[in-house]
Amino acid sequence: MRGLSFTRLCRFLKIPFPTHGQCGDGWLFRENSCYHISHDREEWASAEFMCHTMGGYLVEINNADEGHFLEHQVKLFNFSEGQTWIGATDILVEGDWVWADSQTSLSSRAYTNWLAGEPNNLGRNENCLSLFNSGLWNDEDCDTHFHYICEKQPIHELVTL
Ligand SMILES: [Ca+2]
Ligand SMILES: [Ca+2]
Ligand SMILES: [Ca+2]
Repeated sequence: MRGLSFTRLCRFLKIPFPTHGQCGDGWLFRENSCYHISHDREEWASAEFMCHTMGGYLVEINNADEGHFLEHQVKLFNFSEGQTWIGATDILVEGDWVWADSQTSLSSRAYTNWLAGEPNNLGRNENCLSLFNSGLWNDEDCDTHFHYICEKQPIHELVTL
């Protein structure tokens, strides 16, 4: 089987395969997603915009595994603001939390990891989702400047012969 690399096998089978550097510089690869922890601090809406300019979106935590991974990341970075923006909001309907990019509702069946007592909509003005450095969730004033986490899908090279 000399020379039958994974890449060549994919090519033979005409299936997509991950390229080298499938996330690009500055992105972490995990499972089927890439993650970028921002260097800058932005308001929530600007953070979402910045993620879009990088070909992604503000991270959506779809399950406990992804939640644990991101919890580990925010603990590592331990930002001085104490919180990091992620991609859900209840800005349209108070208390109705939605992942902004996929428009998926954080209904009772969805994975959540709120700190006890959150979301509390403090001052009736907390409509954006943040991670505390502990990894637990909080609703926060969307105009606050925090670091943020973008997510995007890895680049797969579609091989056609
Ligand atoms: Ca995700
Ligand atoms: Ca709210
Ligand atoms: Ca809160």
